[in-house]
Amino acid sequence: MALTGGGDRLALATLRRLPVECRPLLRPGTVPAGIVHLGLGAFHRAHQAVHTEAAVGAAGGDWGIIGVAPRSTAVVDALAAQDGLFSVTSLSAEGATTRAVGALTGVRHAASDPAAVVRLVADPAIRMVTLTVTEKAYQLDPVTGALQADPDLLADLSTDRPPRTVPGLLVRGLLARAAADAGPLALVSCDNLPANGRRLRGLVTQALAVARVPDAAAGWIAGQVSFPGTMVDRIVPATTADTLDTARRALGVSDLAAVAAEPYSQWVIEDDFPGGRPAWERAGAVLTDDAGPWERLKLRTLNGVHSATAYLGALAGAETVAETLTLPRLTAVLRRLVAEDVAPSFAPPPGVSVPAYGEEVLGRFANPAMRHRTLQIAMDGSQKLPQRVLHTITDLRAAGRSARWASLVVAAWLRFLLGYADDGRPLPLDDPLAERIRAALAAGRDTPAGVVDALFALREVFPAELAADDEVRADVTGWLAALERHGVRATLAGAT
Ligand code: CS2
Repeated sequence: MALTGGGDRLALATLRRLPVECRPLLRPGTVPAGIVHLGLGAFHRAHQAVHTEAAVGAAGGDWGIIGVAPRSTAVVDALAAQDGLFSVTSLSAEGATTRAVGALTGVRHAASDPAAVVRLVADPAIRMVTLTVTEKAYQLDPVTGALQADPDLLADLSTDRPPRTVPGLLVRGLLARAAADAGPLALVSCDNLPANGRRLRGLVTQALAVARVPDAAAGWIAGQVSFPGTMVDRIVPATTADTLDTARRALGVSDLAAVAAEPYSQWVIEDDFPGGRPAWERAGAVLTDDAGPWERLKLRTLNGVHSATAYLGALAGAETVAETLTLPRLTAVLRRLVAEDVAPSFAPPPGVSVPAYGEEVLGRFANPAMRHRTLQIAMDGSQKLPQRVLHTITDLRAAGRSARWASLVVAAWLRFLLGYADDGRPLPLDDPLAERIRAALAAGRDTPAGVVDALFALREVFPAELAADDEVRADVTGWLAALERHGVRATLAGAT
């Protein structure tokens, strides 16, 4: 999709009107594309795009990003009208700083023109495909990693119709690349998944098997495509009218693709790029041979505490994370979750103290400028809880340790699934397994034990061994009973 901008919009033609400190490091269209990114959401724009622009600004390289939105046209249309430019506003108690970002050299809407995306993945100039498509788009069982191909994906893999799913786009693009012998490629998941590089490799491998591709193509892909793992971290709330207004006031022109984020950003990347990569280390990224410890640190501490805060806050009627942290005794309970359950459950990166990292996380969550909504974090719980909380429980139990505080997070999710807050207000169920969850609850929601029986039977979420663990069931049932009978505030007050 060609980039055409102007008027009082952020665009190439209006860059000179921006205050100097708000101007981008790169001018869109001046850096040849080397990366295709699937998933043009706010997180990508505030994280990988910012790191990549800074890396190219510092060390050069043909690493322009062509951003692909799988389904939504809104961001694609907004960015196309702005020559790919957008702004990121960093928000903190000290104030807001806004800067335009020029990392995008093009945008595409996959659903309108899937063949264009397939051609891009097969283009020799493209040496990397990065993804932020959220956990559910991988269509992998969160517990086993097995492909759970829906009818659309199965059709993408077994017919030659234009692909409609992310895995379908990837596989078709890889097959086209193999047929053209177009050179090595890195497929880089930047989603909050455990072992996201291995999971993406597993997705592609299983999808190729379903597609029954010729051995030569499968062999080419196995030899030419790498799947480096990553850990990504920046709190990026959904864009609101305030976000757009803040950007306009800072830039002097309107930016309909503006995003707001916390100042903190971290990116840990396994250095496995057969076709090369931007000098991300010049932009603050950590390059490593194993992102695993960093990923477990982040998923279990930051995201686990995030989910705990989201569910307890939503139940207590708190709209944002920062507001939730003002609940009496909540931070004391979250500190015990981190110190007594998360920290003993895994080996952190060398020299890292999990409780100290947890304190930093709580400080980030308390940022009063970040209106990060509890309901935004609460969505897709069936896809998030395994790596954020259940892996912690599984590892604690394997070591013969209690998982009392992690069980509270599970109980808070189950209580959230009942669909109403402490004050009776309805709560939304926005989850790929919503129908399965509703059906399970229809059969057993009269007692806390009945709810646990019903939902622990969801094998896509709860592994059989964990679901059969009597101590975990007792802890979760006890917390759930307290939350149902006494509400969040009283439960926290009595938590010992
Ligand atoms: C959040 C994450 O929405 C959510 O589930 O927990 O998006 C979180 O903000 C990021 O992982 C922070 O790096």
